[in-house]
Amino acid sequence: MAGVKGGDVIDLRSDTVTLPTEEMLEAIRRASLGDDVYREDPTVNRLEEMAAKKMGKEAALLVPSGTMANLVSLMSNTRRGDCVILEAESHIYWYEVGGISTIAGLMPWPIRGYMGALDPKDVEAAIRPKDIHFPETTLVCIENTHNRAGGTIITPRQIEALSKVTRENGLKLYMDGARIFNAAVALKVDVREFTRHVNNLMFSLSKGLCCPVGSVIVGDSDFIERARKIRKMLGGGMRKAGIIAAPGIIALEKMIDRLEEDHVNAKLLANGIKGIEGLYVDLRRIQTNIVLVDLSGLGVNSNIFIAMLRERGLLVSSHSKNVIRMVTHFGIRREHIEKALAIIEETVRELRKRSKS
Ligand code: TLP
Repeated sequence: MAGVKGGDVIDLRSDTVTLPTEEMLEAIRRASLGDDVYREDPTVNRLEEMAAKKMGKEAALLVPSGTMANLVSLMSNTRRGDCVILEAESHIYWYEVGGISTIAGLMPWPIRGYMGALDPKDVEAAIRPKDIHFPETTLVCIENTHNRAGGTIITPRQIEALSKVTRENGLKLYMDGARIFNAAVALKVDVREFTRHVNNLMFSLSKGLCCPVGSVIVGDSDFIERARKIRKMLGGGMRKAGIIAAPGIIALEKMIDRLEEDHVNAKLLANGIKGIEGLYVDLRRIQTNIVLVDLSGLGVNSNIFIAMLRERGLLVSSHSKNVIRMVTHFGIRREHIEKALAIIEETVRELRKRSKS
């Protein structure tokens, strides 16, 4: 069962632990292949065409990971030495080993958002004026859904307001849309409502959509041409990549609508946790498949709590010193949520007993 090993461990660390469906494995076996560096892999070509169409953009490029998608996109949108405005808790800033500086040669300019969303006024104020002393600001990055904010959605209207600022100031707007389909499914709108206000974006195949590997960059043809070359430079020319693209096609055809189930399960989990004394969940943030739980009221840090849950067969991840993260995904069903809640309750009870003795 995807994500639930041995039938009794419940893995809520991330939606990256999803495993490919039988249909995906079959598609991999049957995929027509060719050398994609020569652009001769028909399966890759088909996935890229499908992705571009779905996102309402001219072209697309398959890359091995979300991290490489972000790096390639940063480099394709800018020149070395440029300044990039991004959200202070964004994945690019937190979790990508500083590639934005060490490899892309860019200067990140982090600003704080509210529930993951940048305020257009703050963005405007952060743009470096043309001055001999300053690097040139050329790009604004947003993240949708926003991972560290708890899977929150940056709405089409919020993106539109940001795009007004970027357009008026001659900047580009890029979206790390690793989980953009979660946002579209949650708001019940076509994904193009989100993509039409950004110049380019990436989305992940290997998270809620269950593919073994891969992310796709989407944008106009010139941008994708540039991205293709940079991908090659970074070692991401994957040759017979139809093996990766084949499950991606199934993902786009069949795995998007079911994300709703993950959202229902996340709400179930969050509501259950809300009733446990010592734990705090901000229900406004439970918009998609991520649940952040603040443990401050328990008097233990996340690492200790995570280890205790693990002993009882529940895997979760650390967000920060006092906050843990749980992510619902394919393979996690209602009964796993109920069992996870029972484990969390039991662990909290055990901690209370210990603190009394
Ligand atoms: N996020 C992972 C970890 O790296 C934290 C996770 O478990 O959530 N953008 C966003 C918004 C992401 O959440 C991630 C992965 C990436 C990019 C990078 O994707 P990969 O893991 O494919 O490099």
